[in-house]
Amino acid sequence: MTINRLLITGAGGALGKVARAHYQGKFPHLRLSDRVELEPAGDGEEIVQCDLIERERVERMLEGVDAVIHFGGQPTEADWDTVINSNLIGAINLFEAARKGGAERVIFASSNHAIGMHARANIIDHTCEPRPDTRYGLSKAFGEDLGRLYAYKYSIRSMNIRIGSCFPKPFDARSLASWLSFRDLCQLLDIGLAAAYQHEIIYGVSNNPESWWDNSNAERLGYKPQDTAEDYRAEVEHLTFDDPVGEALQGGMFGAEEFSGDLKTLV
Ligand code: 15L
Repeated sequence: MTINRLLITGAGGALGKVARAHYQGKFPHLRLSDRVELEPAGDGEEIVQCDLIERERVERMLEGVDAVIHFGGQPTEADWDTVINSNLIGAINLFEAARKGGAERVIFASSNHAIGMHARANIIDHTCEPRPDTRYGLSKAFGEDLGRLYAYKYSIRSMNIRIGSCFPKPFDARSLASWLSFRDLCQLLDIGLAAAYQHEIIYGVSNNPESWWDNSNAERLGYKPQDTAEDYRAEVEHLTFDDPVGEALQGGMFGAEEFSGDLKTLV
């Protein structure tokens, strides 16, 4: 299926803006949504201001959409009500509207916090058990499973990118392992929009030798990361957390906040 109209949700967020710039002019129609006001539409762009909790508006927004990049929702840890509304109900509304609207594929911006309670000592791949480190991380694991329902029951191709730390450059010692450059993010999104698959989990991480994530599933689909956190090692390697739990966990301080468990159970 060729893509006539691509929808990017959360288009006003940091990564939504990267995707908007990357896909400008690449498809006949680029629909951009957020609950906050967006920069005015350029050539070929359509702006829809919409909160994902509003089911009927989300359904209208998905009309005529072939593919979705779903960045919308709560991007960090929050209280249960916020996570439930933005990331559970919001994601359900999105997938259900995609089904009713006939979308062919949904790329879901999952997060490393879906697996953040895995110890850094362990290398994991796309088949590992989810181990959310937060309510936020749990909502991302839920989104991945939601994708399974829609992939295998309703034939929507569902690509789940467990994004590490996607910023202009690494900013602390942890991100020497977890960093994803904007350029490599765009390559992963391109793969999500073009490859043949039903439901996949891949890691959103650059070519970082320190990474805890075996990303062979992304490589199998054609991913060749162009950037590496190693280029920034000298700038950031001394910036560790003053917290043994945060230092032991892949999710860092996300898992360390509110932690009352036993580190020994995590290895
Ligand atoms: C995420 O999921 C967050 O959205 C982002 O702000 C970072 O904190 C990132 O994870 C990370 O783990 O560095």
